[in-house]
Amino acid sequence: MATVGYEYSAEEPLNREPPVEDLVSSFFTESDGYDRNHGPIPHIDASEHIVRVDGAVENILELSVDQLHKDFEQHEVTPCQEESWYGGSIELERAMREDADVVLALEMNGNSLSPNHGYPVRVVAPGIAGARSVKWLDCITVQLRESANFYQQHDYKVLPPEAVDGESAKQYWHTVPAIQDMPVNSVVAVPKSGDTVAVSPDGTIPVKGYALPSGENGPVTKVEVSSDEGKTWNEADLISHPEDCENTKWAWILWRAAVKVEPGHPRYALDDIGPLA
Ligand SMILES: Nc1nc2c(c(=O)[nH]1)N[C@H]1C(S)=C(S)[C@@H](COP(=O)(O)O)O[C@H]1N2
Ligand SMILES: [Mo]
Repeated sequence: MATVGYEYSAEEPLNREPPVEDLVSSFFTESDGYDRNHGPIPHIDASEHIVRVDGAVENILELSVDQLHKDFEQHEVTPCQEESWYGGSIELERAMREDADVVLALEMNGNSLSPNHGYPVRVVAPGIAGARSVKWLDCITVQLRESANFYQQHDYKVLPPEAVDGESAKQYWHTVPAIQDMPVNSVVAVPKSGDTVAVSPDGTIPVKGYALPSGENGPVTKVEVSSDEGKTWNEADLISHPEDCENTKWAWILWRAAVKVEPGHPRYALDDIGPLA
């Protein structure tokens, strides 16, 4: 399959995101400019592809993509190349729990997954760091310890401050847990850092952004914005989810607020640092 403009190599995997003000322009991210990869994008023939479930199970299961489509109820969830494979672990209890909404996804926004997002089948583990939502899934292993994969063991962990480079990090990787649930987060998207903005007659400027719930604790029910380093807070309006979006527990929420700022105020209280995972 030829797809113009994609980078397939292991040395320069496709990693990109839309400008943050475009990102908050709609609840569903239509743009296909959002990618996070650690290696090349494989092009898989769905008719030949098998997902194998093995490990500490009574019966090994082999599921074709066709079976995943037809034999299972379909659900919707609103969502250093040192290794030759990519893997990640989540807790079995989370993977099995009906209300945790962990799915093997075949589609995104109503269409087949595109190759860069994991065609023909990927995991989506909502609330959990994106790194565990393995794309191009071919095997699920039930095991007593976490995946030995590089990205489970030597990436996506919070190291102590003494770890300042690859060498000093070595002694710490095995001492800290792998990131699973993500913390609550919010990003100011508009205005961007350094923008010049017109102040309304009431002395406010329009501010827009998004917020994400922590782990399983969604949905976000309130967002407050401060323009004076946290001394006072303005409650933002939450922009309601589209009507066809029922389960918003895991979803981001877009918000907007009118915030009073002094001319030439050097910076905003919420820095525009996005989620890391
Ligand atoms: N096989 C494979 N799965 C993967 C990755 C990868 O490099 N290879 N990257 C992970 C990371 S770090 C993230 S954040 C998500 C990104 O998924 P997206 O490109 O669909 O946004 O996929 C995850 N699944
Ligand atoms: Mo990631």
